[in-house]
Amino acid sequence: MSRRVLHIDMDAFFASVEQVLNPSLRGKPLIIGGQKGDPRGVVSTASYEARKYGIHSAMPLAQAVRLCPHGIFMRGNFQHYREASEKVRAVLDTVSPLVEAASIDEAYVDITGSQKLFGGDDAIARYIKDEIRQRTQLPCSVGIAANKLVAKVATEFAKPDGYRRVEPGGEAEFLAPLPLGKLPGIGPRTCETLQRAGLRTVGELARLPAQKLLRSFGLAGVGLQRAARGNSNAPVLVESIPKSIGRETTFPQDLADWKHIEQVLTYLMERSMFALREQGMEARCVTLKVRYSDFETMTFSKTLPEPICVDTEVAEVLRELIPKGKERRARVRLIGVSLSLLSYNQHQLYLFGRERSERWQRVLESVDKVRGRHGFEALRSAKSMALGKEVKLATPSLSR
Ligand code: TTP
Ligand code: MG
Repeated sequence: MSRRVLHIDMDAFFASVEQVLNPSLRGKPLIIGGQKGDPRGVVSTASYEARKYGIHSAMPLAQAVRLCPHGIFMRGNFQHYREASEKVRAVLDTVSPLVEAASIDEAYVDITGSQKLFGGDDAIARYIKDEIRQRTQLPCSVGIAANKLVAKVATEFAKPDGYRRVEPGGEAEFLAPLPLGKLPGIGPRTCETLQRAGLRTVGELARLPAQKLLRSFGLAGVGLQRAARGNSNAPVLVESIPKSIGRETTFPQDLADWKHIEQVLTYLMERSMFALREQGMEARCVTLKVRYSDFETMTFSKTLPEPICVDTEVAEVLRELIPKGKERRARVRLIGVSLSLLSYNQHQLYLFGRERSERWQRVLESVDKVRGRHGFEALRSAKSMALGKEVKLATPSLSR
């Protein structure tokens, strides 16, 4: 039995969701990303009608307005997109236990074991497209091939609202006419290198004699050629989404000094948020945990309308929760913070006009980079720095 992998990608995802919610937007050039006058806005996505004007993702809004002045411009609502994404996921889960979400609107499904039950590739594709259409009214495109690499390219061919299947054994032939840049894994720089060597299409790379390949591109060339021939055995990765990410600690002695407790809490929060971002996740619920000297343990939570991944935003929530923790006038034995209702951080969240946290997100990206190089302690906020440079927790419990 040969392996079969399905790739699915929603069409003009955010725009399509808006068109379902408001049918008067259907068939119109719709641009998601910001209002017309938004000076710093960027296009998240555009309906296919708007793409005819040359509008595409990541284009400055001002330019999109120039290209299509009568277009409809909207900021969009991420919560709706997440809900739609979850409904799509639910359909995929009925086809196979092996589902890997690649982004908010894209997934791989290993359908090798589902062939018999559904009656083959075509039947599976039809079922998924129909079921998604019924449950969400959204259009999507589906590609099926022997592996993730080829399936993803097949989906591109199917867009919009289509289905493309690549026969087992037909992978190399299918990829051959493509320009090199269309092969997943070949970025602009690799593409340039290959072109400088006179290569134009994926097929030319696939056929390059081994000696010449090694001489020109070294071992990296071997991997590229494998891909160009449509060979790949990357597994469909079923992600185990953690339920929560948090940090807590028990003090050496029970404490009454909330100023100190808050400093430790800030430190634990920074560590949790670092771990959260490292996982590429964001959270919608913040929980403060307090165990008092009599071992009574209480938790105080706040659920937010939008997921967050920025320290200052969580600090804000903690400021609301801390007074509740203080109400019980007992000494504190343990303090902790955890983030839950986790989801994967969707690439350019800040495109949604969330100006408030955009600056912080950028700051934190560079902070995390420094930490990645020099360790977490390399950068901390003033509040947790009040604890001293080397924080030693009595029980550095690392919960997940
Ligand atoms: P894509 O699947 O890349 O684009 P799309 O679904 O809008 O259109 P297509 O039919 O070509 O697949 O991205 C999915 C969503 O992610 C998209 O609707 C909006 C969001 N997004 C951004 O916010 N910024 C970006 O730069 C890109 C590429 C996507
Ligand atoms: Mg898409």
